[in-house]
Amino acid sequence: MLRSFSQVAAAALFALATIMVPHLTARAVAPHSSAAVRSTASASPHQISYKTAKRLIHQSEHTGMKMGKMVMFSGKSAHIIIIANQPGLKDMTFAIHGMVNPEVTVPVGAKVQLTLVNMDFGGGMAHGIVIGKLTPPYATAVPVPVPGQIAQIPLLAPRSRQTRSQAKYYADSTTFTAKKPGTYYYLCQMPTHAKMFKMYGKFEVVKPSQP
Ligand SMILES: [Cu+2]
Repeated sequence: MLRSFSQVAAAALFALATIMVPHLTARAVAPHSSAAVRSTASASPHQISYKTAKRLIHQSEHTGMKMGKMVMFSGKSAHIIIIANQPGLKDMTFAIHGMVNPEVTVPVGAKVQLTLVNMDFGGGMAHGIVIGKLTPPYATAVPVPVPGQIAQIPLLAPRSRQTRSQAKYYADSTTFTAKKPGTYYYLCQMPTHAKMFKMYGKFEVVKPSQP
């Protein structure tokens, strides 16, 4: 259901984004067609059941360490599972470790596997993720790749139907190495989402000596 004018506007922009990002609708049926737009090696988007999505939520909530409003990952590898519109949490947000748009910290040199699941309800929005050096505030449309981009998961179509337990959900993964320390941001590249809905968070790549 559309709850506000801004979401109506966002829905209208979905059509626009489909034109701007031609692979968006094609991805649902031809997962291999968009390889060229990916900045890093990526698995193909695939549909998962509600049961599998719930398992990924559980895994997300038990991976990394909560430190205030931050989620800290340590070690040489990290699996960061991001849920767009996690049931029970705020609409139009990313959830990591059960937190809404938290700051994420990974040690420099870590091999990161990034998984995104789109569980969007309500307006049925597409969501994706890019990680780079682009800082907020964001423009209505964010051109991809962003400056200093280190990872991308192209837009994932919304779930197949409204009934949560019967729906299929799109999921995709990518891997990258957090080579350079510094402050990055993860954000949703769907027009308006980063700007109007604040679908973004800080992503820090830190030297092991840093607190
Ligand atoms: Cu989004």
